[in-house]
Amino acid sequence: MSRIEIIQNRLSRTGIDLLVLRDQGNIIYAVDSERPVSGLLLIPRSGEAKLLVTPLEGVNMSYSLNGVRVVKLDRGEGYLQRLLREKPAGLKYVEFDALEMHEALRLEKELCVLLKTGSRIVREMRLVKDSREIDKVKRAAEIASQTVSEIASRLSEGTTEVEVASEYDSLIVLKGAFKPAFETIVAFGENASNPHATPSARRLKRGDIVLIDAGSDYLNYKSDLTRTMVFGERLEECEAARIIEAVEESKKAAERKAFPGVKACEIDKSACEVLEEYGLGKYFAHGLGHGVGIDIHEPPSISPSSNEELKAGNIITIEPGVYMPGVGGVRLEDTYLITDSGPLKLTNASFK
Ligand SMILES: [Mn+2]
Repeated sequence: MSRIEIIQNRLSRTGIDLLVLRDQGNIIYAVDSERPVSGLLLIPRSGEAKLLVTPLEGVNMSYSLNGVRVVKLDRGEGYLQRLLREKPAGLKYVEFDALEMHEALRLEKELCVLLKTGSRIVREMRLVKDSREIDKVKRAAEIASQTVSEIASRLSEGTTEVEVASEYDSLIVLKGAFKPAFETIVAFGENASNPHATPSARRLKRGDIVLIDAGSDYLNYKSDLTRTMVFGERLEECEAARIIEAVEESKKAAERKAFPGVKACEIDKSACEVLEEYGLGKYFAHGLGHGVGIDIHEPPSISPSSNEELKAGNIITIEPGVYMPGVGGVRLEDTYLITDSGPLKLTNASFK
């Protein structure tokens, strides 16, 4: 059964006449596309699904994409304008995944229907990955892991953060990735204290912390990993050694908890407790992790406020960190497939 057919079954069961998708990740998932696609996807309860695309997007698109009919807008025509022409007959109840309130109110009148936004149907389907999705994340993880290992083994004194980041970005493309999954973070020394550091012209010195947070996008699926090391000195002799050990132990505690049926907040808590024991809890500035798939950040969120239970087939990150303003930071992150026998690590970059 195609994803569109699975969605249509759900629409029948819940009495929805038409589901309209605007979120790019939802569209890519529903169409099952290995290329980037955007537009407006109309999935009626029965019959043909239609993807409305702009004339620009549509230049090289054929009449159909995995069984979904591609409809090119006229020049200057808007998606919602065209929706009025393309809608199936007899609509009573329509759901959107995302729509501005003012647009929803206007469309409800123009379509003479009951309209709801914030549909979770496709988001929920995306939580549990199928084997083809898992294979793509695995490949995205391999590309990123190999590349981080390679560039880490070639680091040299005086190189800049920007140079290392751009080397990573170009190497992954040569290995078959579309692009980085997000703006690659390379942070030396004190810059590592910013969890979202932007690579700068800062040069690498002996004894610096080196933090690399990098991902790749392979056929629309992402991976995410972070490694932290000390450049040019034996780790045991560095002040950062104890912090790296604490973050490693915190990550292991979360891994031991990451089984199906466990609440995401419990996993976050187990990691935090270890950092607390080391007296470093107050330096942990973000949630423990997030789902990864078509989007780099997608449900389930692994944070203190997340009551979602893990399921087999979830793909998540675990990424505890310690950030000391002006001094430095340590973050260790991997991407995992949750299985009935626990978390399976998909990223495996090593600095050895
Ligand atoms: Mn991450």
